[in-house]
Amino acid sequence: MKTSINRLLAIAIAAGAITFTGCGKQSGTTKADRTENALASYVAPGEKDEYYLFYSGGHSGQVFVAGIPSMRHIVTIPVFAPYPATGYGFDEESKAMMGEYKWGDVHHPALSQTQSKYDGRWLFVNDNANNRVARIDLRDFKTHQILGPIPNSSGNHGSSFVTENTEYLLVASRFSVPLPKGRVADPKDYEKEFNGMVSALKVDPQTGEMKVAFQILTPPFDWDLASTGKGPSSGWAFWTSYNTEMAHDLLEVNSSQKDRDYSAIVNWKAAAQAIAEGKGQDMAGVPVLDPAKVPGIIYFLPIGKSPHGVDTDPSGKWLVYGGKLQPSTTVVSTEKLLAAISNKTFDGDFRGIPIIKYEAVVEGEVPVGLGPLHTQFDGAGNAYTSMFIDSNITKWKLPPWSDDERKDPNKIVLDKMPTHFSTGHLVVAGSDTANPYGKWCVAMNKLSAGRHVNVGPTQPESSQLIDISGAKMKMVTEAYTEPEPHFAQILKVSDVQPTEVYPKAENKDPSAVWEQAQTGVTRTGTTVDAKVLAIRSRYYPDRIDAQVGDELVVHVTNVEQTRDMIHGFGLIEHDVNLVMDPGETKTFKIKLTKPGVFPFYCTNFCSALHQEMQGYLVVRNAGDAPPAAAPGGVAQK
Ligand code: RUQ
Ligand code: CUA
Repeated sequence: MKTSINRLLAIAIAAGAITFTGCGKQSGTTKADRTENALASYVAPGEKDEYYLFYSGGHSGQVFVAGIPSMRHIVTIPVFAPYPATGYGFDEESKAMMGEYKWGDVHHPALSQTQSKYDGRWLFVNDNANNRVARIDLRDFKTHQILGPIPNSSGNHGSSFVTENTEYLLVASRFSVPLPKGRVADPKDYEKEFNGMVSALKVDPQTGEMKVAFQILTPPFDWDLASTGKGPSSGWAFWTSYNTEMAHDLLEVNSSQKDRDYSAIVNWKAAAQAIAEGKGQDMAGVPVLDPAKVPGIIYFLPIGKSPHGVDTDPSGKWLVYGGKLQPSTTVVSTEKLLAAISNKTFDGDFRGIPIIKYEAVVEGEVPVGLGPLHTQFDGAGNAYTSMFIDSNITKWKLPPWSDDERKDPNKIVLDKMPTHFSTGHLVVAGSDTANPYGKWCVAMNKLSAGRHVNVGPTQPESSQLIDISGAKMKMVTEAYTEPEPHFAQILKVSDVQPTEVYPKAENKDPSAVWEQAQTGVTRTGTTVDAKVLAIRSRYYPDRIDAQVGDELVVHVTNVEQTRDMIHGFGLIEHDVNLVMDPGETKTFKIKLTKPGVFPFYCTNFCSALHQEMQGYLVVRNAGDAPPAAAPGGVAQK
């Protein structure tokens, strides 16, 4: 019986979207509403947006930056995938960062915080596919580090979540595997042989450099989403899971059997302390804590049903779980939770991990509708939950609740705003900080069906901007992005001051050149090293001579110190594409395999004579006499 109900729910989830696809228009708006909404999102020519919206780019591997309220896409920050527009993935440095992978699956961007407020320093993003985390520096909106694959962790979905002062990024594995990675076991022996892992990545407070600090071994549940504590829940982190059934096949059915799955309640400060006391055991180079042997670092709390999102409210007092297979969110009091832990109000344990008594800590279940996934907060006591099946955002009231509201929890629900369609994540500006900006909510919908001009079968994703400043939510505008924004972060534009030019004094590249006399081509054995200078509208030198079999190393410095004076270096038929921002030096290395004369040229329109910014790579056959001098360039040494 239970299975058939689960089947029905699963089908309802799959079909939920389809029910709505027939409706292409937004109903119920008058002309006056439309005018008002148009003005609310209108950013006139010459004016600027008030907020950045950092979208995760999903399996595009990128991060998209849009403006709020215009919702216009402004720039793409390449992270896990090559991006020819900025030359990312072609120069040696970014190639080395990307390692052996050409894609990633970015789900959850997290802005760095100091005292539970955005500090405008870094944006961290996860790669669900290859178990990595990347750091984007908000000083230049570029990726500066990719850490991973993280050892002993597989399917980095519950990631990345920053602690109150960005001491750690906390991440967890979604797909349990036999550990250490590389060990082979039969999935039929899943319960015995497979394990999950919660990992803590230490963040250097000065440089933002991440490194794997320690891990906590867990049973093979599928860890889903997390949230870190603050205020009364300071030092703690909370994960949701599905598949506490520990199924290894047909998860759609087999992992939806139980009415409640476990949330992991992790005391990351106690875990860090245990590591400092030497209680970790080495696994693949990482100290790992076994919670059966080190008590006090992790607890389980049953939560209905296959919970997806968990979100801590700005005060740190409330946890909201979205039980995707039940029509309500579950609100947990962190004060009661910590009391239950210190009083040992447990219902037994699972593999040595105490199970906290549900009734002792749950404040209530709020009837928000069907398919609740994620909840955000405006800092004014309101919560906003995305409803995947019902396709709407439900606004409701956080505790404390009156007796009347407790008796009839429907009274806690304040408003519903239809979305189009099947909302996954939503983001309220600053929701995960102690002081949200409020005002705007963006619903990130999984389906855009029929609401944009027909672009063939490959569809964009849709996002909707909702004004949450009043008692009733107002749909303001909608926008589209490439697949696929999962989550996003919103940052006030005035909270960061990115540089638009790299100052010459900061360029520490030993191969940088700033004047013609420093440029040139030198040969050492079979390596040809060219130091090239780019300036409006030419290269020095504009001829490079080499021969088949050589390794060619080219460093190009853009000596401009003016905004948007960007130069490129595209080399014909060699898959070389550098783009240098003002003051930047980039390097590529290739093995020369074919003779010929290969033009290179500037790819980024830079001046009236941009088209003339070009040169030649002359590759003679091995053994042919080198030319005495390279006209227009520098003599070969
Ligand atoms: S998940 S639609 Cu990858 Cu964040 Cu919830
Ligand atoms: Cu330099 Cu175009």
